[in-house]
Amino acid sequence: MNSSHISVIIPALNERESIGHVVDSMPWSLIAECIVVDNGSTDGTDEVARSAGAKVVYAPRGYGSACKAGAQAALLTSSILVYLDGDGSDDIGDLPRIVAPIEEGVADFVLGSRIRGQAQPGSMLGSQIFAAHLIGLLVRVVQGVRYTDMGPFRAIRRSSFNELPMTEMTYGWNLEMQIRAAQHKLRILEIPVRYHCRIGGVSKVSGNFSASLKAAIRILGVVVRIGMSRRP
Ligand SMILES: Nc1nc2c(ncn2[C@@H]2O[C@H](COP(=O)(O)OP(=O)(O)O)[C@@H](O)[C@H]2O)c(=O)[nH]1
Ligand SMILES: [Mg+2]
Repeated sequence: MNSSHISVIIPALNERESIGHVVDSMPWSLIAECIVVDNGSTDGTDEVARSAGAKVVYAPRGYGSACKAGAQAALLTSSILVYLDGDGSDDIGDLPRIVAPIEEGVADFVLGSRIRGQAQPGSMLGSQIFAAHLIGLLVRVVQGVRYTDMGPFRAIRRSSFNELPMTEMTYGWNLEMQIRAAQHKLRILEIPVRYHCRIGGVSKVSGNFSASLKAAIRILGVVVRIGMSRRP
Protein backbone atom coordinates (compact mmCIF):
# COMPACT_ATOMS: atom_id res chain seq x y z
CA MET A 1 0.00 0.00 0.00
CA ASN A 2 1.25 3.46 -0.92
CA SER A 3 2.00 5.67 2.06
CA SER A 4 2.13 8.91 0.07
CA HIS A 5 -0.22 11.76 0.92
CA ILE A 6 -0.24 13.31 -2.52
CA SER A 7 -3.19 13.25 -4.90
CA VAL A 8 -2.46 14.39 -8.45
CA ILE A 9 -5.49 15.90 -10.20
CA ILE A 10 -5.65 16.33 -13.98
CA PRO A 11 -8.56 18.08 -15.72
CA ALA A 12 -8.87 16.61 -19.18
CA LEU A 13 -11.18 17.32 -22.06
CA ASN A 14 -10.64 15.35 -25.25
CA GLU A 15 -7.00 14.50 -24.55
CA ARG A 16 -6.94 10.96 -25.90
CA GLU A 17 -3.63 11.51 -27.67
CA SER A 18 -1.78 12.71 -24.60
CA ILE A 19 -3.51 11.51 -21.45
CA GLY A 20 -2.14 7.96 -21.60
CA HIS A 21 1.39 9.24 -21.74
CA VAL A 22 0.79 11.77 -18.95
CA VAL A 23 -0.68 9.14 -16.61
CA ASP A 24 2.00 6.62 -17.56
CA SER A 25 4.71 9.05 -16.61
CA MET A 26 3.41 9.52 -13.04
CA PRO A 27 6.01 8.88 -10.34
CA TRP A 28 3.79 6.26 -8.70
CA SER A 29 6.10 5.69 -5.74
CA LEU A 30 5.77 9.35 -4.76
CA ILE A 31 2.02 9.77 -5.09
CA ALA A 32 -1.04 8.11 -3.63
CA GLU A 33 -3.18 8.43 -6.74
CA CYS A 34 -3.66 10.14 -10.06
CA ILE A 35 -7.18 11.42 -10.68
CA VAL A 36 -8.24 12.34 -14.20
CA VAL A 37 -11.35 14.49 -14.30
CA ASP A 38 -13.22 14.18 -17.54
CA ASN A 39 -16.20 16.37 -18.25
CA GLY A 40 -17.66 15.46 -21.52
CA SER A 41 -14.81 14.07 -23.61
CA THR A 42 -16.10 12.38 -26.71
CA ASP A 43 -12.83 10.74 -27.72
CA GLY A 44 -12.47 8.07 -25.02
CA THR A 45 -10.06 10.09 -22.84
CA ASP A 46 -11.58 8.42 -19.79
CA GLU A 47 -10.89 4.87 -21.01
CA VAL A 48 -7.31 5.66 -21.96
CA ALA A 49 -6.71 7.33 -18.59
CA ARG A 50 -8.23 4.40 -16.71
CA SER A 51 -6.18 1.82 -18.52
CA ALA A 52 -3.02 3.81 -17.80
CA GLY A 53 -3.82 3.54 -14.07
CA ALA A 54 -5.71 6.74 -13.26
CA LYS A 55 -8.82 7.01 -11.12
CA VAL A 56 -11.34 8.63 -13.46
CA VAL A 57 -14.13 10.87 -12.21
CA TYR A 58 -16.63 12.95 -14.13
CA ALA A 59 -17.73 16.53 -13.62
CA PRO A 60 -19.99 19.14 -15.16
CA ARG A 61 -18.38 21.10 -18.02
CA GLY A 62 -15.71 23.68 -17.20
CA TYR A 63 -12.04 23.66 -16.22
CA GLY A 64 -12.73 24.86 -12.66
CA SER A 65 -15.56 22.44 -12.24
CA ALA A 66 -13.17 19.61 -13.12
CA CYS A 67 -10.53 20.90 -10.68
CA LYS A 68 -13.12 21.11 -7.91
CA ALA A 69 -14.46 17.62 -8.58
CA GLY A 70 -10.90 16.29 -8.45
CA ALA A 71 -10.37 17.75 -4.99
CA GLN A 72 -13.64 16.23 -3.80
CA ALA A 73 -12.66 12.84 -5.17
CA ALA A 74 -9.21 12.78 -3.57
CA LEU A 75 -8.50 10.11 -0.97
CA LEU A 76 -9.30 11.33 2.53
CA THR A 77 -5.75 10.40 3.52
CA SER A 78 -4.23 12.86 1.05
CA SER A 79 -2.93 16.07 2.58
CA ILE A 80 -1.48 17.62 -0.60
CA LEU A 81 -3.32 18.24 -3.87
CA VAL A 82 -1.24 18.67 -7.03
CA TYR A 83 -2.78 20.04 -10.22
CA LEU A 84 -1.43 19.71 -13.73
CA ASP A 85 -2.81 19.60 -17.25
CA GLY A 86 -3.59 16.53 -19.30
CA ASP A 87 -1.86 17.58 -22.52
CA GLY A 88 1.71 16.71 -21.51
CA SER A 89 2.83 20.34 -21.25
CA ASP A 90 3.82 20.17 -17.61
CA ASP A 91 7.00 18.35 -16.63
CA ILE A 92 6.24 15.70 -14.05
CA GLY A 93 9.93 15.69 -13.17
CA ASP A 94 9.23 18.97 -11.37
CA LEU A 95 6.74 17.34 -9.00
CA PRO A 96 9.19 16.70 -6.13
CA ARG A 97 10.24 20.36 -6.15
CA ILE A 98 6.62 21.53 -6.21
CA VAL A 99 5.55 19.49 -3.19
CA ALA A 100 8.75 19.72 -1.11
CA PRO A 101 8.06 23.15 0.45
CA ILE A 102 4.62 21.92 1.61
CA GLU A 103 6.01 18.66 2.97
CA GLU A 104 8.72 20.59 4.77
CA GLY A 105 6.12 22.88 6.31
CA VAL A 106 7.46 26.10 4.80
CA ALA A 107 4.62 26.76 2.33
CA ASP A 108 0.91 26.04 1.91
CA PHE A 109 0.64 26.86 -1.78
CA VAL A 110 3.36 26.36 -4.40
CA LEU A 111 2.85 27.71 -7.90
CA GLY A 112 4.94 26.50 -10.80
CA SER A 113 6.03 29.50 -12.87
CA ARG A 114 6.76 28.88 -16.53
CA ILE A 115 7.87 32.46 -16.89
CA ARG A 116 10.59 32.03 -14.29
CA GLY A 117 11.38 28.54 -15.56
CA GLN A 118 11.99 27.13 -18.98
CA ALA A 119 9.19 27.22 -21.51
CA GLN A 120 10.00 25.31 -24.68
CA PRO A 121 9.80 27.61 -27.71
CA GLY A 122 6.23 27.52 -29.01
CA SER A 123 4.75 26.08 -25.79
CA MET A 124 3.41 29.46 -24.68
CA LEU A 125 1.94 32.04 -27.01
CA GLY A 126 3.11 35.65 -26.84
CA SER A 127 -0.40 36.57 -25.68
CA GLN A 128 -0.12 34.13 -22.74
CA ILE A 129 3.23 35.58 -21.68
CA PHE A 130 1.81 39.09 -21.96
CA ALA A 131 -1.30 38.10 -19.98
CA ALA A 132 0.83 36.50 -17.27
CA HIS A 133 2.78 39.73 -16.84
CA LEU A 134 -0.28 41.97 -16.99
CA ILE A 135 -2.30 39.92 -14.54
CA GLY A 136 0.76 39.57 -12.30
CA LEU A 137 1.00 43.35 -12.19
CA LEU A 138 -2.72 43.84 -11.54
CA VAL A 139 -2.76 41.27 -8.74
CA ARG A 140 0.30 42.89 -7.24
CA VAL A 141 -1.45 46.25 -7.22
CA VAL A 142 -4.74 45.03 -5.79
CA GLN A 143 -3.45 42.30 -3.46
CA GLY A 144 0.19 43.14 -2.86
CA VAL A 145 1.33 39.63 -3.75
CA ARG A 146 3.78 38.94 -6.54
CA TYR A 147 2.95 36.21 -9.04
CA THR A 148 4.65 35.86 -12.40
CA ASP A 149 2.31 33.22 -13.86
CA MET A 150 -1.12 31.58 -13.73
CA GLY A 151 0.21 28.20 -14.77
CA PRO A 152 -1.65 24.95 -14.20
CA PHE A 153 1.11 23.06 -12.32
CA ARG A 154 0.66 23.77 -8.63
CA ALA A 155 0.43 22.11 -5.23
CA ILE A 156 -1.68 23.12 -2.27
CA ARG A 157 -2.04 21.83 1.26
CA ARG A 158 -5.46 20.28 1.38
CA SER A 159 -6.47 21.88 4.66
CA SER A 160 -5.55 25.28 3.16
CA PHE A 161 -7.45 24.52 -0.03
CA ASN A 162 -10.53 23.69 2.04
CA GLU A 163 -10.44 27.22 3.51
CA LEU A 164 -10.71 28.84 0.08
CA PRO A 165 -14.27 29.57 -1.06
CA MET A 166 -13.67 28.75 -4.72
CA THR A 167 -16.42 29.88 -7.09
CA GLU A 168 -14.92 30.02 -10.59
CA MET A 169 -16.02 26.94 -12.49
CA THR A 170 -14.30 27.75 -15.80
CA TYR A 171 -10.94 29.26 -16.69
CA GLY A 172 -10.91 31.73 -13.81
CA TRP A 173 -10.16 28.87 -11.39
CA ASN A 174 -6.36 29.08 -11.43
CA LEU A 175 -6.18 32.80 -10.79
CA GLU A 176 -8.97 32.66 -8.22
CA MET A 177 -6.96 30.11 -6.25
CA GLN A 178 -3.94 32.44 -6.35
CA ILE A 179 -5.88 35.49 -5.20
CA ARG A 180 -7.79 33.65 -2.50
CA ALA A 181 -4.54 32.09 -1.27
CA ALA A 182 -3.21 35.62 -0.77
CA GLN A 183 -6.42 36.82 0.89
CA HIS A 184 -6.35 33.87 3.26
CA LYS A 185 -2.71 34.57 4.12
CA LEU A 186 -1.43 31.22 2.94
CA ARG A 187 2.33 30.91 2.74
CA ILE A 188 2.89 31.18 -1.00
CA LEU A 189 5.94 30.17 -2.95
CA GLU A 190 6.57 30.35 -6.68
CA ILE A 191 9.11 28.01 -8.19
CA PRO A 192 10.42 27.83 -11.76
CA VAL A 193 9.08 24.90 -13.79
CA ARG A 194 9.65 23.52 -17.24
CA TYR A 195 6.89 23.68 -19.82
CA HIS A 196 6.62 21.82 -23.10
CA CYS A 197 4.49 21.87 -26.23
CA ARG A 198 1.41 19.65 -25.88
CA ILE A 199 2.06 16.03 -26.87
CA GLY A 200 -0.84 15.79 -29.32
CA GLY A 201 -4.42 16.86 -29.80
CA VAL A 202 -5.58 20.46 -29.91
CA SER A 203 -5.59 23.36 -27.47
CA LYS A 204 -8.98 24.14 -25.93
CA VAL A 205 -7.90 27.52 -24.62
CA SER A 206 -4.88 29.50 -25.83
CA GLY A 207 -4.90 28.07 -29.33
CA ASN A 208 -8.59 28.77 -29.85
CA PHE A 209 -9.52 32.39 -30.49
CA SER A 210 -13.00 32.46 -28.99
CA ALA A 211 -11.96 30.33 -26.00
CA SER A 212 -8.99 32.58 -25.26
CA LEU A 213 -11.20 35.63 -25.47
CA LYS A 214 -13.64 34.04 -23.03
CA ALA A 215 -10.76 33.02 -20.76
CA ALA A 216 -9.29 36.54 -20.85
CA ILE A 217 -12.65 38.11 -19.95
CA ARG A 218 -13.12 35.57 -17.18
CA ILE A 219 -9.65 36.16 -15.78
CA LEU A 220 -10.04 39.95 -15.79
CA GLY A 221 -13.42 39.45 -14.11
CA VAL A 222 -11.68 37.45 -11.37
CA VAL A 223 -9.20 40.27 -10.74
CA VAL A 224 -12.06 42.77 -10.41
CA ARG A 225 -14.60 40.66 -8.54
CA ILE A 226 -12.35 38.67 -6.22
CA GLY A 227 -9.12 40.65 -6.27
CA MET A 228 -10.76 43.94 -5.35
CA SER A 229 -13.01 42.42 -2.69
CA ARG A 230 -11.90 41.94 0.87
CA ARG A 231 -11.44 38.50 2.27
CA PRO A 232 -14.98 37.10 2.74
N1 LIG B 1 -12.08 18.71 -17.57
C1 LIG B 1 -11.88 19.77 -18.37
N2 LIG B 1 -10.68 19.96 -18.79
C2 LIG B 1 -10.51 20.98 -19.62
C3 LIG B 1 -11.54 21.82 -20.03
N3 LIG B 1 -11.01 22.68 -20.86
C4 LIG B 1 -9.71 22.37 -20.93
N4 LIG B 1 -9.43 21.34 -20.19
C5 LIG B 1 -8.14 20.71 -19.92
O1 LIG B 1 -7.38 21.72 -19.31
C6 LIG B 1 -6.05 21.61 -19.75
C7 LIG B 1 -5.63 22.91 -20.40
O2 LIG B 1 -6.27 23.08 -21.62
P1 LIG B 1 -5.46 23.30 -22.97
O3 LIG B 1 -6.36 22.97 -24.10
O4 LIG B 1 -4.16 22.59 -22.93
O5 LIG B 1 -5.21 24.85 -22.91
P2 LIG B 1 -3.88 25.62 -23.31
O6 LIG B 1 -2.79 25.05 -22.46
O7 LIG B 1 -4.19 27.05 -23.03
O8 LIG B 1 -3.68 25.36 -24.75
C8 LIG B 1 -6.00 20.40 -20.65
O9 LIG B 1 -5.62 19.29 -19.87
C9 LIG B 1 -7.44 20.28 -21.13
O10 LIG B 1 -7.78 18.96 -21.49
C10 LIG B 1 -12.84 21.60 -19.55
O11 LIG B 1 -13.81 22.29 -19.84
N5 LIG B 1 -12.95 20.55 -18.73
MG1 LIG C 1 -2.17 23.13 -22.66
